[in-house]
Amino acid sequence: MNYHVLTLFPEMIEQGLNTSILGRAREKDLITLQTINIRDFSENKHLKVDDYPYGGGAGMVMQAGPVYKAYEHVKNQIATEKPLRVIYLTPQGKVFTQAMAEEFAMEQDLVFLCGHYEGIDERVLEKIVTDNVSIGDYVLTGGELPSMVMMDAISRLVPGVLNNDVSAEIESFHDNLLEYPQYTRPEEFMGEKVPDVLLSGHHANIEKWRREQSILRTVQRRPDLLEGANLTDKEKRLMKEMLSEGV
Ligand code: 6GU
Repeated sequence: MNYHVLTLFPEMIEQGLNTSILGRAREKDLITLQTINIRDFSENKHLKVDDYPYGGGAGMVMQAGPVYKAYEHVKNQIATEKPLRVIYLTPQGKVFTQAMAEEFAMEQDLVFLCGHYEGIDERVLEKIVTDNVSIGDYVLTGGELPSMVMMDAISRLVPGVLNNDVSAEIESFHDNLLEYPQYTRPEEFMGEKVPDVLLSGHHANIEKWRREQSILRTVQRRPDLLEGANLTDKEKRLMKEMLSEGV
């Protein structure tokens, strides 16, 4: 997976993707990161990339020219027949989900366009953006953190990035259910014991307990997810019991 990030703050992206699992994935070239400083494509001797909004109003707007040139610079390096996905990070976009992460993870290259100020001149967005994406219903100062959130979620789906290939599948949101609770040593912590079943060595019972815990958690914490969950008839009855008992 090759990421190309168009931004005014390349160091923020570089720093954010240098550590831990993503840092290791970059060392192994499972993912690559190219940051492009939009300011390098300024058309102005003061390296300005923004200007006042036509029609007036607060704040500044990023100019079309530098953004377009930065995009062309990237586009010219990517040899692909497929149409290139250019993701614009904006609170006006479609809210990012695990399903979208799975779809983006199938691409060879992804371009992220991070805006700042009051946004980017609409005309360049219309020319280059294929996907408008938000990471949730709140307002951030720029697209850098959202792009990093997306790259994190996408990277862990790239084969080899996680050490263990099962864990990307079993956890939260697999099947629209939340993950079951986890325990490790010691067996007792501040008077609280690890559930007996997990010490039993009985794998079928453990699987059954975990599945029930996943359903219980989802009922308690994210009932909105249950509509998309794939439950057996028996599990649906269990879920209804939980809901009627007001768990
Ligand atoms: Cl993608 N950008 C900004 N500026 N704010 C956001 C966002 C994106 N997603 C949620 N809030």
